[in-house]
Amino acid sequence: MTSSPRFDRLLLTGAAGGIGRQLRPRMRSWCHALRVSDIAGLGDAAPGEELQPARLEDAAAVQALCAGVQAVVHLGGISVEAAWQPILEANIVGVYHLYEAARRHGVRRIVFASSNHVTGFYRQDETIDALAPPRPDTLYGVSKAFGETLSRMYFDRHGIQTVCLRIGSVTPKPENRRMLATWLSIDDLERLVWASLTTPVAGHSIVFGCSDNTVRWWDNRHAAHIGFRPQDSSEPFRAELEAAEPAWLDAADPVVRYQGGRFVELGPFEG
Ligand code: 15L
Repeated sequence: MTSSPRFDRLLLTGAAGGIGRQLRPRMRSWCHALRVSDIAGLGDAAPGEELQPARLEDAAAVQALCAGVQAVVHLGGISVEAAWQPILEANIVGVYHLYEAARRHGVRRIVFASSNHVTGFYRQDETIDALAPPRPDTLYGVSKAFGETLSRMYFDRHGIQTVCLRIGSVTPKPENRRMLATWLSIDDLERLVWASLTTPVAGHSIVFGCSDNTVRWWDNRHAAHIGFRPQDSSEPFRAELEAAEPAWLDAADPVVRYQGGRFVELGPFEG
C-alpha cells in the first residue's frame, strides 16, 4: 500500500480478533509506530509495535490508548450477537470511551468497524445505500448503529472524521450463497482501510465493505470520495457454492430472505 510510513503513530484496537490479526502486519508499514490493543493475548511486539492491552469499558485505559495517536482503526468490541450486558459494555460504553479519548487527545480520524448487520433486515432483493435507515438484525447490529450515530455527533461537534465500514463477510473465500453478495477479501479490506485513512477529506462517511461482487445489495455512491476500488470478486466461487447448496433455496426462510442471513434469527431472547 505504501513504501514509506504515512503516519507517525496509529492505534489498532481489536488487534487479536479475526480481522485484527490479519490487518496488524499489513498496517505496520503504514506508520512509524503501530499501537495494538485488545483484551486477548497480543503475542510479542514486532519492530515498530507498541502492545497496550485495554478493556474498552475502562475509560482511563482507553484514554491512555489514544495519547500521541494520529488516527485509529477501531475493530475492538464484540463482533457477533451476544447478551445485552457485554454488548453494552464493549460496544456502546466502549465506543463512547474511544471517542471521548480521541477528542481529548486531538485524534483527527477514526475508521470504525461497523457491520452489515446495521441493515440486516433489508431483503436480499433490495439494493440499499448509506442513506437507507438502519434496520438492525441483532443487539450487535443496534450497537454498531449506535457507534455510527455517535461518530456522526463527534464529527459535527468536534470535527473528528470517521469512516464507518459496514463490513460484510471477511473470510479467505466465500463460504455460502449469501457471501456471493457479502464477501470482502482481506486484500480488499486492506484497500478499504487504507483509503479510509488516507483520503484527504473523509468527513463522516458510511461505506459498505464488500468486494467487487457481481451480486450486489449495497450501493456505495455516497462514499465515492473515499476512493475505495475493490479488486477481488466472489464470482469465481459461484459454481462451487451453487453445487454445495440446493438449486432452489426457500425464499420464505428468513435466513434466505434477509441480508443479515442467519443473524436475523440469532439472539439472546428467551421466554
Ligand atoms: C459480522 O458482522 C460478523 O462480525 C462476522 O462474524 C460475520 O458473521 C459477518 O458479519 C457476516 O455477516 O457474514
